[in-house]
Amino acid sequence: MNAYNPTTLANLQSAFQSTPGNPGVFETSQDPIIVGQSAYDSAYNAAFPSTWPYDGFSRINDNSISFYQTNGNLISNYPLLPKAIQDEMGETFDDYGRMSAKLGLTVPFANAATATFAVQNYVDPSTEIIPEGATQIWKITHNGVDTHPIHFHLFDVQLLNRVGWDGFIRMPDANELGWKDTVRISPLEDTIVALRPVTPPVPFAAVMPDSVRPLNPMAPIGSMMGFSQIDPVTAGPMVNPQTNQIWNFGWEYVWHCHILSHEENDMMRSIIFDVPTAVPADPTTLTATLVPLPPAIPTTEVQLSWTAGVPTPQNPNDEIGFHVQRCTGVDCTNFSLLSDVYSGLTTFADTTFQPGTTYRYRVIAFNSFGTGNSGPSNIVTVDIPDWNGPNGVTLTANPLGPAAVVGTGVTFTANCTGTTVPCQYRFSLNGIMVKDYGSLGVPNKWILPPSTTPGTYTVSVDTRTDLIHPVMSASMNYQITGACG
Ligand SMILES: [Cu+2]
Repeated sequence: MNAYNPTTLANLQSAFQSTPGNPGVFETSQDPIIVGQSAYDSAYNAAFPSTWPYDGFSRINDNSISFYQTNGNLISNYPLLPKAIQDEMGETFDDYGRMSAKLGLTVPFANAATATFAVQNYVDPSTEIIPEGATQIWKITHNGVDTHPIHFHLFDVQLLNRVGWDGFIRMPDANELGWKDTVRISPLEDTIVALRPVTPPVPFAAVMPDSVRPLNPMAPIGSMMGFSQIDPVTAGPMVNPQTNQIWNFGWEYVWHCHILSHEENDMMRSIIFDVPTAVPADPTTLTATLVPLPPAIPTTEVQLSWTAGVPTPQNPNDEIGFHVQRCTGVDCTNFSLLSDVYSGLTTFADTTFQPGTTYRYRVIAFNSFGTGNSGPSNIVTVDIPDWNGPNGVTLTANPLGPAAVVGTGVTFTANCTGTTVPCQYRFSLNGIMVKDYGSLGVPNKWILPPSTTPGTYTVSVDTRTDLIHPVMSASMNYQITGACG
């Protein structure tokens, strides 16, 4: 069935078109493209130049490009970073002499009379290094025979144009406008892409350390195995041979051919996404509040609260959580972790203290780098009031007992002794709990149901003031007798 509907197409084109005061869906939903070109006029309600020198196209001999941004700013002579693809028989091959396809660099400002390519193996040190938030424009020269779908990991690129070695400019196809993660790169022409990776938001509290590993994980440190030994700057042999060593890849990305047999045969290069590693700001104004407020006892919580910057998911330097630390004693300094708090919370309730004890608290912010701890907040000192647990409990029955006739509801009443603090009570019948601990002070009664059949019963009670002091218990036997008859 032909589902083509001219009205649907018109609606789609209208939705993409920006008009004054009414931006289209591309402008509102996508990061701004990097290089303004006339193909984007309708998407941005703009009039980008369509002629040299600001048309956003690179000529074959260009080493830089001038263009307008979507905000109207003119960028002049922005450098083109020279990259290379080489896949020709007899020009690039693996350790066994087999033909291979490789990514690499073009030596800047070389000409046809000089050796211009520095093809690189996957394990060679990174030559694609992108600082966080930076814009780069790559001019990828392909001296070979096959078209490769080149894929960029975890960020998108804007295809600017292709330019044949005959000088003809080929503008992006209509379906190549916007952001792409894979671009067709053909031989005997240069393909120009612009990129501006941003730190991906992490929707959970994650620690994201740098990727630090051997350049060649398959070989011992110090080995020369697997390296191209081609100097990426001069394209000549390495003066000092490259050896395997531990390398910091930052947040490690790659770009590679998306044809599996190519990518697995070394048509892949690492990309260092260089996210700055600053530590988050120190938390401030840490306060502690006892619940309930003294002189009321027993204390059930120490409520901590502090101030910190508002984290943004786009900035990995911001904190993703806090280490809440505590030590015991008036002058203690041996702080240890009490708990980690995540998700932007700036409060914590401590319930793990002893009565009559002094504690000191502090809070440290940490970010997604794992090692990015802030300095400590101010220290707050808290005196937990002392109180006494019960030293016993009385249990009485009404009727007094030791027996009552069947059909009587017998009320058992418990009272803790030896403490000024309200107690909690838990009742059991023949060892099976029939009423759990309730609120402090109430209820301290339990009624043996009138329907209880004749027999001898053991009623027991446990009492406590908190989870710290010992539980006190008492029990008594009570007999339910048959009716007279
Ligand atoms: Cu390929």
